[in-house]
Amino acid sequence: MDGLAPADAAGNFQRRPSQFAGRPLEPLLQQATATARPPWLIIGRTCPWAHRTWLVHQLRGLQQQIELVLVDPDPHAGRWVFAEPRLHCSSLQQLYRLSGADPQQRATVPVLLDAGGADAQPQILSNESAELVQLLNRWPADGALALEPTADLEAIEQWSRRLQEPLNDGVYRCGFARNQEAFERAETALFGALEQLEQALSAQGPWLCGFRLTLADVCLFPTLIRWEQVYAPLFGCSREPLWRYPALWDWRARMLDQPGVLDTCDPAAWRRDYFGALFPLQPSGRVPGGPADAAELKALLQAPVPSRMGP
Ligand SMILES: N[C@@H](CCC(=O)N[C@@H](CS)C(=O)NCC(=O)O)C(=O)O
Repeated sequence: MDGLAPADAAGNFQRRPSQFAGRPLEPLLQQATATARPPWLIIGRTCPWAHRTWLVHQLRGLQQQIELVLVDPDPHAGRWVFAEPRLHCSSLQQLYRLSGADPQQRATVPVLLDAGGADAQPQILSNESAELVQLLNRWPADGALALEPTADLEAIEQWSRRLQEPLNDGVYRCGFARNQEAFERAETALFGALEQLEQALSAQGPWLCGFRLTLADVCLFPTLIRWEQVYAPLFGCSREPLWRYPALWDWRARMLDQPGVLDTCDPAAWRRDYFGALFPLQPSGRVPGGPADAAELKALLQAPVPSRMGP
């Protein structure tokens, strides 16, 4: 469990800091946009941190500028692997090593990589999703959506502070809590954050910062869209079903209608990868049923909710 989910002395899950993070955004953007060939955005379908970067890539139509590269989990080896070798690497770990990463560090997604020229060594530009969503949002692209408008900067920053630890990381804090007290701390904070979201969305909406879709919405979506498939059944985030939060329920249905968003959702892969690969939580590796694809997921989540049905 320590390798997968480190904890502090009180049993709270503690996420490791990203290894390639913290460089000022503008020089990083300049370097990333000046590479010999389009950089690679390496993601896994299952990972919510990768999902937020994929959403920005989709919503802003960056397919020509940045190559999206998918990796899949290898549950036996506990690492990400490529369908076809890339730069002679079959696993992400090998590509990290080739790029000069510290061999002690874990090879995580998402990662933005300068694949290098003919003989040049590949270089990891960033592997921190909070930074990558900002970088991708600033990537020059004619007519593309701006997900961090100046007028909403402060509100986006506030949402990020209010949601990152209790909610986006919070589902993991529930799932990987080492004892009941740690679980209850995480679960209380998690449902407190849902309550705050519900109040804010019912007071203003339709988006978290008001009239515009922003990075705040993008960063929330990967957590909420996995709720019924993974976080409620596997991580124990089941105190209240999400339909008890009607504004949040509608917000999620609205997100699913944004162009390109459905393409980033693969409920069968989420269930298979979480249930099948998180061995300490599910030693049998059994995978429950559910919507087979994004269209079925959307139909399920856009159906009328019981709380609003008549007697
Ligand atoms: N701080 C990173 C966290 C990324 C992360 O934890 N990714 C997980 C998948 S959800 C991963 O790749 N884990 C592989 C490993 O730990 O070996 C971010 O937000 O970008």
